[in-house]
Amino acid sequence: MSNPNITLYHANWSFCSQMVRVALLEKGFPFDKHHIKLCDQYPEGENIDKDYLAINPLGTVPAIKIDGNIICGSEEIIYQLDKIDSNNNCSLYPDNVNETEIRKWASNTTITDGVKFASTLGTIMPVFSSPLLQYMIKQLPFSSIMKILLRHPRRDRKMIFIAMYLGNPSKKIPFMGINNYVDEIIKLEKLFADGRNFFYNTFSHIDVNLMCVFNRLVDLGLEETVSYKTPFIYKYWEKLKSRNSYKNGILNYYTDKEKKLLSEFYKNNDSSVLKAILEQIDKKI
Ligand SMILES: N[C@@H](CCC(=O)N[C@@H](CS)C(=O)NCC(=O)O)C(=O)O
Repeated sequence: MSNPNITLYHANWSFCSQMVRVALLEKGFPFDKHHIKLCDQYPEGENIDKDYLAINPLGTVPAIKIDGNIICGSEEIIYQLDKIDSNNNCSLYPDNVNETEIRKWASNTTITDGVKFASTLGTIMPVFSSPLLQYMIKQLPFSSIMKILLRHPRRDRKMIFIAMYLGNPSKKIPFMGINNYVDEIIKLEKLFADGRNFFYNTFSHIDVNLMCVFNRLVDLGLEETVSYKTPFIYKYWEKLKSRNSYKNGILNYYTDKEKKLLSEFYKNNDSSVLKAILEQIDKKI
């Protein structure tokens, strides 16, 4: 069986890019990659350059080219990749589960366009990440902010990035996600209480997404929220961390830039969101 010809457009620290890299590794597909310097992290802002907008007019990563066809958005990319047979016979859509159900969970665990922020586990992650995002945006030169203002095709992103550059909206934003986050975590803890290994009986698209969700919690100093208070999730997360795709698709992409950023950010990181989440878990569990 010959492998498809794949080029991935991604960013090292992008949550949705991590998902696609993990899925590609699990499927065993070799791929070429093109790193895009995102406008919220790098002065170059390559995702809003003409060349990249010709690939994804929304200006977001990931996008992928499979045998000449471009697909954008993590959920659709992984869904389409899974339709291609792989030499290792890995299927991220288990046969015994209804496809619509898997797609619903996949959509709820990534950043789905058009879904209200903080309403699903996937859209809660950017809300929790907003202090870090704001920290990065404040370091951009004024010329990069002007480029975002003039060229970003998504009005919602443009407005929030500019608000972050000028003010401090991220002081309150993470608190908007706490209620729904705790409900989602408790839902997962109940599900995993039956001792299952993965979300379904075999490793699937949902496990790919949850691996990235939990990894983001680590970056944000929130890993304690999936630890001793939720022992079934804790065990599941340990299992996800032991996969090669976690190391090769996520951890290996942390460059000095990301490491420096995270360590600097932590020096001033206040833990009030963590405290509020842990208190809510105690109340609701
Ligand atoms: N629905 C898309 C969301 C993609 C997305 O929001 N990507 C972020 C990185 S995780 C991005 O490109 N941000 C840069 C920007 O909005 O300017 C997906 O699932 O891939």
